Amino acid sequence: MKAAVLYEYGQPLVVEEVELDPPKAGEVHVRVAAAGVCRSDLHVMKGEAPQPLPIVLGHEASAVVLDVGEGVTSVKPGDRIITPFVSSCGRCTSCLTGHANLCDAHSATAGAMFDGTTRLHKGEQRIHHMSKVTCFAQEAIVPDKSCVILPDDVPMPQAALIGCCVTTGVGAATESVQVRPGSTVAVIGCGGVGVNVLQGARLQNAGKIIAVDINEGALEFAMRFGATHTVNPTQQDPVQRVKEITNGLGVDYAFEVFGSAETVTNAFNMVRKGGTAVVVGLAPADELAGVDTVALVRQEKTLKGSYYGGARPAVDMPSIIEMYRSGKINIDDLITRQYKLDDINEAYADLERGVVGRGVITEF
Ligand code: CND
Ligand code: ZN
Repeated sequence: MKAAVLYEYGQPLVVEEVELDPPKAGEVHVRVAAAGVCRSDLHVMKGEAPQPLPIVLGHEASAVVLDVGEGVTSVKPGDRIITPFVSSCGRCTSCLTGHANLCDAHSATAGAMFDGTTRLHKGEQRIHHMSKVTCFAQEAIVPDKSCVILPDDVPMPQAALIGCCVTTGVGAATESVQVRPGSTVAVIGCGGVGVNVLQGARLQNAGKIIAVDINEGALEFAMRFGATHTVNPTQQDPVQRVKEITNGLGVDYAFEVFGSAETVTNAFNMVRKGGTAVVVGLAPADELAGVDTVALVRQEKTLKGSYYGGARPAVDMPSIIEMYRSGKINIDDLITRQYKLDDINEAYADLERGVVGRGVITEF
């Protein structure tokens, strides 16, 4: 089958034939239907988020079940599913304490399946799995426990986005912190994930929702997803401007959704006394952000991380699906471009150039 393989950091993905072994016990063989173009994969391509190489990337996916390994009863051939980018084992401390998004067994087996081995290879060469999803390929092997079955009326590209950016973004504002009605919110970085934080803040009935982005097009786009104000840091100091918009106080919640030390520091600096800065973006692995430790104490600020929107996919994805079906979450307008797997490097060039909205691979 065809897959896009990353052999070396900083090099384009190679779209080529690779071999996929059959599913083992507790695994499912799927045909990928749609795969979202998320910045997290770009971080891996650039070497900012190291993974074992070579690897097939892609972690935002919807798929159709082809066949199942031994003992799998949760899904059957023909089922349409979302394949979450954190598979929860259901048995570790994180899973048992309600943090399926932090599953210990999942993170301990990065680049592989739960048993530590891979199903992908090219001849003798072993190829690793991104997030146990590997959706930049025609087919994939995924753990059965994490599959979320889709209702018939949810289109596959929209379902794929629920696999990462929608759940990550909405969940940051509704689960990781529960934004209070009427409170003030800033979102730094309004790409695929950031606009979903805006939607999450709107769902929570936030008051002022301030979109912060260096791209004017992204700011315009943000207004359609709940932003009430926009700030462009290339034109004005974002911390000062956010304070002006909030009567000199700063926001109750600032979400960092780009991934850099500078934007994390800005998020911290723009929250008011008692406020919370939530970091969603993944900065390069060796980058440290500066935090004013006196303000942390004297202003009782909170600095919090948010991974996968704090989601328990089995519980939270069905509720996100319902909010999509009832029109409370807009995913249709988020999809601005569709690509063939063969054009995946172009899809990532568009992401880097700042083309607004989410790209999705829909032809394999
Ligand atoms: P995408 O590239 O779509 O959006 C990033 C946005 O940030 C763009 O609109 C940029 O213009 C904007 N931007 C760039 N520099 C600045 C700046 N200095 N100030 C303000 N805005 C800026 O990326 P994405 O939405 O796919 O991903 C965003 C981040 O979220 C990225 O780091 C990704 O790896 C991370 C992420 C985290 C999680 C999680 O679970 N926490 C899940 N998926 C992705
Ligand atoms: Zn993602």
